[in-house]
Amino acid sequence: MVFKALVLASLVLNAVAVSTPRAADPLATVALAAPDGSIKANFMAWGATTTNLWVKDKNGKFRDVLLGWDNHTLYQTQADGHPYFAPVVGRYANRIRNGTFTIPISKDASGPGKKFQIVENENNGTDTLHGGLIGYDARAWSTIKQSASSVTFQLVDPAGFQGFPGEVTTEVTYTLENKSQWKISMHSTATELTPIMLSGHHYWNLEAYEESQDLNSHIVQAEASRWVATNGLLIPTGKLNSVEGTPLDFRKPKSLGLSINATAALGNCGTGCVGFDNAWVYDRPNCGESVFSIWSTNSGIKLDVTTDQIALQIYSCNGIFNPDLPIPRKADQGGPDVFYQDHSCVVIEQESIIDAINNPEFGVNQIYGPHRSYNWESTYAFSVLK
Ligand SMILES: *[C@@H]1O[C@H](CO)[C@@H](O)[C@H](O)[C@H]1NC(C)=O
Ligand SMILES: *[C@@H]1O[C@H](CO)[C@@H](O)[C@H](O)[C@H]1NC(C)=O
Ligand SMILES: *[C@@H]1O[C@H](CO)[C@@H](O)[C@H](O)[C@H]1NC(C)=O
Ligand SMILES: *[C@@H]1O[C@H](CO)[C@@H](O)[C@H](O)[C@H]1NC(C)=O
Ligand SMILES: CC(=O)N[C@H]1CO[C@H](CO)[C@@H](O)[C@@H]1O
Repeated sequence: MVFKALVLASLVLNAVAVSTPRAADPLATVALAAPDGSIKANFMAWGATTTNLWVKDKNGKFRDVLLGWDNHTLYQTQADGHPYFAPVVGRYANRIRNGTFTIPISKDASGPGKKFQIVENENNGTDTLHGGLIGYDARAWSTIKQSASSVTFQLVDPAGFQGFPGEVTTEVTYTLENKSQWKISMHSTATELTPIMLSGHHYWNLEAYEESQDLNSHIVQAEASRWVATNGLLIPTGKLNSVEGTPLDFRKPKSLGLSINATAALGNCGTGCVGFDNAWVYDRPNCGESVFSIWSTNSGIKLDVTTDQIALQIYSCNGIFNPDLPIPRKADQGGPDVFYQDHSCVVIEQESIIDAINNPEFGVNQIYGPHRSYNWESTYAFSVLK
């Protein structure tokens, strides 16, 4: 009986495959809304990307609070630069020192384990950023499930591609729920031992550039008293430093924009950089409550994040403006005749501790495989300031 049912199912699948031979366009818009209409968003299979996210401001008017391109082709061609506008980044988010690691892991890949070399796509080919030259952001995912408020994209990442061991299959589900909640869940399985670290790389401006062009009225609160120390190229050294007495202390709410200039003396975002491009370690990991909040006192839009991830990355768009290749803003954000400027937006990533595969002292196991699958869950809850 089981055999018969399988044969029948495969006949039906073949019939479907034959009658619809065209591959779905990965750049096509998938438009979703929560059942109560409180939040709306557009997605596409390319990079499992979120291209727009509309939430209501203090006057009940929808604003698109995510940066991106109106022309979806630009996500694929990267002709306007490669900022990683709201995709899933992987197989290993952020930087890998020298693009190398060993399994089992060792300090700076110096140990006796099997050594892997990943394609180095940053700093003149001296480290790996977001999974190599062709990361998860630059692949055509498949849409495997869709409803009016939810979509699931799937990616099969072949063994050896970009240098990573084992085939990794990832499913990412985006769901819009009542009361302006956005749930994101990621799940991966691997056929061999491999590092996995995924994240959502969303650029936010909670004013949609209406009241101001800076982050001075964006207030941040993060339950994190340690940050990951890095060298001038933003590669972790293995130390976790205290935020006490530094511009990185957001334990009490403070303005993000008005904190930027004070970073110049600390040098926390790399050689010659002013701003934030740092990872923090949460004080209460996976506690089931909001551990990160950001809001605009102008639009009144507030975002609270609940996550099972143990760390957070904040990038204050320190280098988004390239005079040779300025990125036009979306029409929803005043474009296309004006451009995205430095320190006018913020990337917020829920993640694990960056480059823990080269820093055993962090004590984080980021090696997954046939007996250990990978999970990432976060809820982004929006509300309006009272
Ligand atoms: C969400 O809101 C819709 C429309 O208001 C309502 O019909 C539905 O029951 C709500 N769903 C949940 C889970 O509360
Ligand atoms: C989108 O960008 C592509 C690549 O630059 C270009 O060929 C195309 O004409 C653009 N489409 C629109 C509608 O502007
Ligand atoms: C990359 O190479 C260029 C040209 O040699 C040099 O100017 C630049 O400083 C190098 N960048 C890094 C991060 O090493
Ligand atoms: C930060 O420094 C820049 C460059 O010197 C200056 O234009 C800006 O006004 C300063 N911002 C604040 C909030 O002081
Ligand atoms: C072996 C090797 O290439 N080591 C390099 C790793 O990267 C650092 C900078 O992050 C270089 O200083 C090393 O030479």
